[in-house]
Amino acid sequence: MGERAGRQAMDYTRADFPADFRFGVATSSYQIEGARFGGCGPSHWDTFAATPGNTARGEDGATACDHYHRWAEDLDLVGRAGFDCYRFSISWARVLPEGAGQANAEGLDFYDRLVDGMLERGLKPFATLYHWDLPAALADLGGWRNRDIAHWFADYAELVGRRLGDRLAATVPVNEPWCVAWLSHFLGEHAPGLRDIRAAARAMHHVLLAHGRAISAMRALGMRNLGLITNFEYAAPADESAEARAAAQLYDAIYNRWFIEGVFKKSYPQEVLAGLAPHMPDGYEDDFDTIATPVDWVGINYYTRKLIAPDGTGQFPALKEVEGPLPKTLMDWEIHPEGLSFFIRRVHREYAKGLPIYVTENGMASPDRLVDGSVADPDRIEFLNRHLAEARRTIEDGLPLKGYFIWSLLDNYEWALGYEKRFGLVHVDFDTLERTPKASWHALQAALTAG
Ligand code: IFM
Repeated sequence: MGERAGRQAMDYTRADFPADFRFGVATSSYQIEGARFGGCGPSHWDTFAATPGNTARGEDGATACDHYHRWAEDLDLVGRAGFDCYRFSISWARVLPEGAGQANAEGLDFYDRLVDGMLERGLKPFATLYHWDLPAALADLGGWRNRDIAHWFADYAELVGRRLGDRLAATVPVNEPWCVAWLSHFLGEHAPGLRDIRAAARAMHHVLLAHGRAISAMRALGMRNLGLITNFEYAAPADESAEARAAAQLYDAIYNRWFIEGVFKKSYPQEVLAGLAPHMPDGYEDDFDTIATPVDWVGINYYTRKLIAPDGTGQFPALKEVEGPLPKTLMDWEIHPEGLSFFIRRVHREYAKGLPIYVTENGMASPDRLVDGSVADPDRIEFLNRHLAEARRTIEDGLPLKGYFIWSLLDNYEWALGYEKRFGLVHVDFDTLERTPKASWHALQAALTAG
């Protein structure tokens, strides 16, 4: 694997964490599998990417990392690094090419092999049912804007649960509801690329309704360890003004509080309803009992902080992001590890008291290059060290943090930004699809297999 360069070591080994603490890596179906293989149906990401101007260089997930064929090699990389768990997602469009109705046997067989492959390598499968690859046939019917999506999704959850549920260590319905709803229907940056407040309000609610229905459907099958994963960004006012403070509070409410409050408090933040209420589906309050169907654990995806200021438009939400002073990753995201412990504490204290918490995504993109057979990524090693230090602090304070997953195993399709933002512990050459573990993979292997 060539010489290792740059700073190599993790600051911690497995022994610095409790014996039951789990380390893992995460991926998602559309970002790595290759949507053109194995009878996968079209998803709204295929059509979004096929529309000029939506993704960098028009790139899509048709081939991605060809994990569909190379999954065994990829699971070997997870196992050999010493991880305990592998977080992956199941493609709705691969399992049900039309979104409902006839299942694709080849697709279900693929996930069957994948899950068995994890178990053979001693890896606990952490499954996500929806990491954004909505079947195009359901997008035609309005996708997340259509209340029926809660039924479609619960039926899909039941199908997956019947086939794989006996072997999954943990299952979560939806990855990052903020991205599914706000980023995709209000900001228009992800499929379906809408910028429409009514669409956004509906998606903000239906994604939680679908979550609740899916939890019930899987619970009815006897599945255990069912969770909620939301993403969080530390929101700070861009200056000392009352206006900036209010803007940051609203950003926090939309991004960080809406979803978890719906699930744990059966309500939505008032400051968000001040803008969204006229666009919400009728009688949405009646759905809170379903939305709040109990979960067994909470996952936190955390990457960055944002500085927020008023945008001067006066039109809800009337806020904007302002460039911050901290060092940034290739995503232009500020590196702010303290935000991780902030959210672990907040989730525990205000919402999920008593439940296990996992960091289900954390990591960084960097401009990694393969040089003489190796990839030096010292910034990633430092990033991981600093975030693990924050995670450890919360454990020392007695919080029930039970695991930490790195995004991502492989360099992959970073959605609208294409293949250039490399998040992997393993470098992928997108011409040859050859995998090369980076220095961070080696450092983690040393830390996780030590002693
Ligand atoms: O690549 C994404 C992933 O799909 C969801 N969480 C954030 C990652 C980095 O942007």
